[in-house]
Amino acid sequence: MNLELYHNSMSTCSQKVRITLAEKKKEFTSHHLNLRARDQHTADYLNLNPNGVVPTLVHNSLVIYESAVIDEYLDDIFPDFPLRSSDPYEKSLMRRWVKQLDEGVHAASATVSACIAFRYQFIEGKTSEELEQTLRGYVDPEKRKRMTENVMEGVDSSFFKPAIMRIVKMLNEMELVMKNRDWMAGREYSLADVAFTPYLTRLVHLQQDWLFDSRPRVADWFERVSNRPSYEVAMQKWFNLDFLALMEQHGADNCKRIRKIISAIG
Ligand SMILES: N[C@@H](CCC(=O)N[C@@H](CS)C(=O)NCC(=O)O)C(=O)O
Repeated sequence: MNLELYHNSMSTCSQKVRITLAEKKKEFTSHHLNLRARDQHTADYLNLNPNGVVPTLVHNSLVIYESAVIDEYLDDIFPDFPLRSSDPYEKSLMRRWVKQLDEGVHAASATVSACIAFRYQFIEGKTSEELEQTLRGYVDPEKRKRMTENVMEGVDSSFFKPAIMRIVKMLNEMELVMKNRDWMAGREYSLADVAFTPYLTRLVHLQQDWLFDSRPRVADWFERVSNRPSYEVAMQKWFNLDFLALMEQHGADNCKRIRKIISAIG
């Protein structure tokens, strides 16, 4: 069984897949891509994944991409330690959660991260031509437009407010459903919990986990997912300390401002 993962240490979509692999207790051959050096936009990688994003899984020469699809594929080929309920309703709940990531949550998290912290990695040490070239590299035109404004304007980007409010909506929904369930999609830990773990971790790294204070079920859930052995293997072990320091510094600097934005919008 040959499993090769093209991924990045701090990418939320890669983290999702690494958590699934860790829950399944599977090792993989790592191909780590430096997203800031645009490894994902090389012709070789685009041949593998035409969307120019990570992760991509290669399993016995079959190429699988889209993290939610990879996670279900892994659950199909490694049925031990199942991450989808056998109950059709619970499975539908899991899929509804996961779907939300591609329908706004992932883009919102990327915007929040870029506006607060990652923009500095794009800007620093680059000429304006180099910066333009990097931003032009985005395959998806909408993403290109969004990232260009986010990098140039930071938290003043017009994309920032809707993005942070999308994150608040996500936390509110999590808080609400976990009134009646232990886990996001039912009685058992599932691919929904796997998929959201990186996004809540990102909020912690960006110093925005004060948002958990008024949401005790979310706080408790985060404590439980981050205490699973898979968290250490798939998340912590890969944390990039430079990224953590950057997020901590700029996250703390922006806390007051973000609290104000959220309380003004409601
Ligand atoms: N829907 C895709 C999204 C993948 C995605 O956006 N990956 C990000 C990292 S989390 C990426 O590769 N960004 C680099 C780029 O867009 O150039 C998935 O779930 O796999």
